[in-house]
Amino acid sequence: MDKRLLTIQDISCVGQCSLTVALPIISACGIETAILPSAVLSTHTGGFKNYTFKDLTDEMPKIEAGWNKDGLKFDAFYTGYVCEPQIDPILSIMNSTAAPGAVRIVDPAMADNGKLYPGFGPDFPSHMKRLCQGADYILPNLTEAALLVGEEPRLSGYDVAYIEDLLGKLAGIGAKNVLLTGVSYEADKLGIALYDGHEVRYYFRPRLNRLSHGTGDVYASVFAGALMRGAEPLKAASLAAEVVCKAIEATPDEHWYGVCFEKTLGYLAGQLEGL
Ligand code: PXL
Repeated sequence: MDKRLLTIQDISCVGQCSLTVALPIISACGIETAILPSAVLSTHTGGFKNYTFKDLTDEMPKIEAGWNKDGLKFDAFYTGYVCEPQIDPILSIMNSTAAPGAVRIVDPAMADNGKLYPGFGPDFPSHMKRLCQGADYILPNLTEAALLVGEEPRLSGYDVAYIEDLLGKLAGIGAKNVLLTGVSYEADKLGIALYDGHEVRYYFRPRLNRLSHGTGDVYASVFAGALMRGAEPLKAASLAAEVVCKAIEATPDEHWYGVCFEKTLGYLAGQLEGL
């Protein structure tokens, strides 16, 4: 049977992030994608100065009640950028609409480059932790990982022992698998570490020297779509890295607010053929 995934995050109308990235990417993976917009913003908050924000938390229990009456169930959940009052409604939706064996993928999208995104207070990581607790996969970057375990982010100058200790602490939150992004042990290589509670596996690529907005959302969306399509977790994680790099390479320098992931959808669909 084909799988149906529900993704819960904001709609940033312009900005190539959150739902405008997740819906096309997961659909391109051949997976039916239902959406629950947690808020509507005119743009994302990472550089635009005049963003509007309409909170949709009040809609969540009503939408849940409608889905429950219609008997709708989901085979997977993928959460991204959400606010503190939405954590409990989201947990409730994931509990009441889960098909047997449903997979929970949580991207604790709240911080990057050592800092929380604008609008999140210092206690937000402790709330995001609750969403991570029952997850099958969490996908923090190095900043989010440190904040989730109550540490100062370390973005460079760390070693294998630091990363593997961090992975252990993240698993200790109660997530079955931890997929840590932005890991680098050699200056010219960047990659991910995947820990399933027993073994740490890595995937590295040549580093692209460019900071791009929205790459975390592209990464998590490809991972979620490929995993639900049946890819082995490290294969889904490495394909996500390939797509992010191709998207960065397809993005002109002056295009500052996101990456041109649209140009990679054909490649992505092709990589999943046969699965
Ligand atoms: O890319 C994560 C993200 C999602 N949604 C909104 C954001 C950001 C990052 O800044 O501002 C609204």
